[in-house]
Amino acid sequence: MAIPTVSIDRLDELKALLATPKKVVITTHYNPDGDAIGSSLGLSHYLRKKGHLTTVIAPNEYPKFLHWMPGNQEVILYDKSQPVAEQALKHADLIFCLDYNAPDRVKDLAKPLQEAEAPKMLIDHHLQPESFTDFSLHTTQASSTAELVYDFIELMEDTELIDYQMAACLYTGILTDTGSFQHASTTARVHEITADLMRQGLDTFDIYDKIFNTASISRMRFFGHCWSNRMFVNAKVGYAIIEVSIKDQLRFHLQKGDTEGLVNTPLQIDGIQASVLATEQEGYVKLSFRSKGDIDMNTFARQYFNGGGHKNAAGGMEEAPLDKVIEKIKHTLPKYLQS
Ligand SMILES: [Mn+2]
Repeated sequence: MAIPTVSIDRLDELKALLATPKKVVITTHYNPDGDAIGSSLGLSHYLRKKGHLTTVIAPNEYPKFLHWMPGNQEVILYDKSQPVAEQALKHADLIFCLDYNAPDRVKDLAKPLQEAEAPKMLIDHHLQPESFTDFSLHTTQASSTAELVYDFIELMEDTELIDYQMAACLYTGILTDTGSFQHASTTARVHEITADLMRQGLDTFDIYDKIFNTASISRMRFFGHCWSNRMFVNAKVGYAIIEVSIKDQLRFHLQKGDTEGLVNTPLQIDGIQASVLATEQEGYVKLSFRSKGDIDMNTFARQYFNGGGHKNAAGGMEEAPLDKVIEKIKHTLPKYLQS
């Protein structure tokens, strides 16, 4: 298999630190996704196999379709178990920061995280990392943090330790962050890593089924409603906007995670290169941006909508009424796409 192209500065120092059993805390970002939880649990299983004591802390709850993952019951949610999480951080020997690269991505967890005295190690693939950790494994070329956790295990010369539990978790991170191996980040190496993980006996259809075939009837009807009544398409410029009001959310009894994936759907339309989902919240509008190829939605989100992310997938927000936000998108996005 191709060797990892990433490296860790002062890897020897990190190896020395992990040479004896340590108390390790693994943290991930707010509103965790498949990669956040998959990479965190995958790393946790690996470190436990190496004899370390691990605690995984997520800032808040994540979708039920991720709860099947091995080790899920041990994840501590900071917003529900603050004292336990704070104690773990305080007494940690090493803290991992997975799938985020700025302290504000963990919301209220940022304070105890930054107050903790233990050295910190970042593993992440988002753009423009802030330097708040002692060690770092970072590249925006990686498909997922789960891929980088595999790289980390390889850099530690431990790939032979990978077992079913680690494989299931890391596979989930790669599967979800690559949009089921569709995104441009799906390199030959991603497939090689995936093949290696599959050799641990993964039932990949079963994993796909547990994650993606979990829609409620109301979610399906809500998607239909959005495509019929809430989607604006500018075929000439090649973009689409779906707007979802609070009223819509109430009408379809939307649960957390029910809008997941909706923003990608307009890209299925022939000629549509960029897509926006605008979801009305109390006092602001939450925005998701998706694009194909070289269209850089990270820069667009940063420039106009207080956000950022990846080139082809970014987020943002605007404190304004929904109709004003839609107007602003229609005003700024065509110019941006045509420039
Ligand atoms: Mn990720």
